Amino acid sequence: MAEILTGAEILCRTLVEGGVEVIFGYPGGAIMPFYHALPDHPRLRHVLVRHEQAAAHAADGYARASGRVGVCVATSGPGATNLVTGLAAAHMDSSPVVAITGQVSRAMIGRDAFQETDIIGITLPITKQNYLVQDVTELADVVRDALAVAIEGRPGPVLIDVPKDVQNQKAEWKQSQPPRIPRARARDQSPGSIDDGIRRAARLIAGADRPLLMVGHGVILAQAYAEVRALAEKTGIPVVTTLLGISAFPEGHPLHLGMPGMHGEVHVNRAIQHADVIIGIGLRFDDRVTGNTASFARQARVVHIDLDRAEIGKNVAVDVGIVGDAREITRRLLAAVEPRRCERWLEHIHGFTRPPAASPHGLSPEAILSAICEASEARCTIVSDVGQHQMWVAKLYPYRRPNTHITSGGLGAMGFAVPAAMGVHLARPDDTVWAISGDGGFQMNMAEIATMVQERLSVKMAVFNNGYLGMVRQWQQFFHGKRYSCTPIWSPDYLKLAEAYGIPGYRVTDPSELTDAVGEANAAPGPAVVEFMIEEEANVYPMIPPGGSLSEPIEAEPAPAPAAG
Ligand SMILES: Cc1ncc(C[n+]2csc(CCOP(=O)(O)OP(=O)(O)O)c2C)c(N)n1
Repeated sequence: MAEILTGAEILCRTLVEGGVEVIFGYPGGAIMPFYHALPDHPRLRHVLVRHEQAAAHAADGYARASGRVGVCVATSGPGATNLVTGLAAAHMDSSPVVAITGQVSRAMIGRDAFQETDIIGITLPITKQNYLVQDVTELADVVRDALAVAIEGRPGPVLIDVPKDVQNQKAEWKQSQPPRIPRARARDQSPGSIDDGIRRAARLIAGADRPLLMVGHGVILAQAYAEVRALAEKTGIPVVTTLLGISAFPEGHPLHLGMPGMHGEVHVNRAIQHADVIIGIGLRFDDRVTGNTASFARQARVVHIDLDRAEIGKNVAVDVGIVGDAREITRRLLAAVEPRRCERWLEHIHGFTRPPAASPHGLSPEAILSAICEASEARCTIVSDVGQHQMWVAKLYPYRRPNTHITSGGLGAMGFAVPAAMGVHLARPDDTVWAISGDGGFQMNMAEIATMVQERLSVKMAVFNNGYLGMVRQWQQFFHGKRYSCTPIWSPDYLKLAEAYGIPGYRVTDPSELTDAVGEANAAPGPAVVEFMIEEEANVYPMIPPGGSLSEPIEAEPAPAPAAG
């Protein structure tokens, strides 16, 4: 017998049918029918956030850590607009998120109704696709389609806007059918031209004196770790990992050089500038990586492997472009290359290495991150916020397991770490999850501690407290004559804050306190906050000035040589 369901029930059912287990959301008028139906679907765990921005970041964190679609829900108007930053972050970093928003009833659309916002128009440029559902009979297929679109090909966010009356409309429930909504097909490269690209890339690698592998987020999304490592090891080619490529290649591997770009180490950027062949896998060559593109890698022939054809040649000129899945193409390239070594080139690169810079006084980022690593190494995922600490976390933590570094790279959205870490925790309940923020970014979304307490989410929160919006202060120091306009930032007493939420809190002012504080925070059964009092005016070195060449870094004073015996 035909089963008649409301649109809200259909929404819940299609999410369950699509394998969704967790939803991050916040109720309100236009999404109330959905929230009415939700308790009848106990397989959907709903996490009530304190701000819809957090719902989108948490869904993003869940998606990045699980490789599955992350789902967030909000009401119309302010609920929907609060999702926007999170969707933009997911869009910039190719993260599969599905957002469901309530909308005012169809008869009210376009009449400036209470809490009406054109969220379809607003999110058009920051979603892979979005849908306004006009009829309940389309709803199930739209949800199925959205879940598929978000994750297939290059992942990204998708938004479904559902008017309140459509949520209340009734329709016959129909089991999953193949998606019937026509979609433009990806413009694939022809098999012949992929074969040709692989042959040409293999020839370039064979003839190169100074080849370099540049590895990005696409390697993590395609889980191409083993293939990329095998390619590097068969050819001896040194590897650099972009901010979002960190943890795609093991730190400490003799071929791993580090992170390139604005805050990349001098020897990494010099390697790029001296390379004669660059093989880029799953990266965008974005401006934080290339600096001024006119002076980027001018000696290099560039091979670019990416799933998204639009990326090939977008930012840098490419000699060989191969459109395809990073794992598949790297596997084929691995079969096509001859074994070789690059020892002289590696030695040459290590000759660019600078003596260690003077460490900041007192509690250094190195010491904090090594304490976190030692206390949590077995299974730990690090989620960072945006600013100076983000660069320290990228450069100083030794990532040995794949996909254990999660950050908002493309959008650089402060406030990301704390809510994204909630999603990471739900995707990886057996990992220790550290959200590492500055005192600025932490204050943007620290209200989510309440979510963690209510939902029993064991996230460990580190606050690097330097009393400044540190990265902006650093730019003011370098480029604005030290005019620290509006960057000193006051913080509340984080120990009292932790106490107010009923969770453990620690303040570390001296390196001797590190092991105990981090160990106790890790051992606490739920969330915990650790505030690290770091040097106020420490800087991240080296730094390529914005728009500058990778060849011209601002460098730190080297550490003073030890006094002679
Ligand atoms: C939402 C948002 N607003 C503003 C910025 C610009 N911004 C980039 S880094 C930064 C300072 C971050 O300060 P803090 O969180 O204290 O971290 P720190 O740099 O001190 O480690 C600012 C304001 C941003 N990236 N995101």
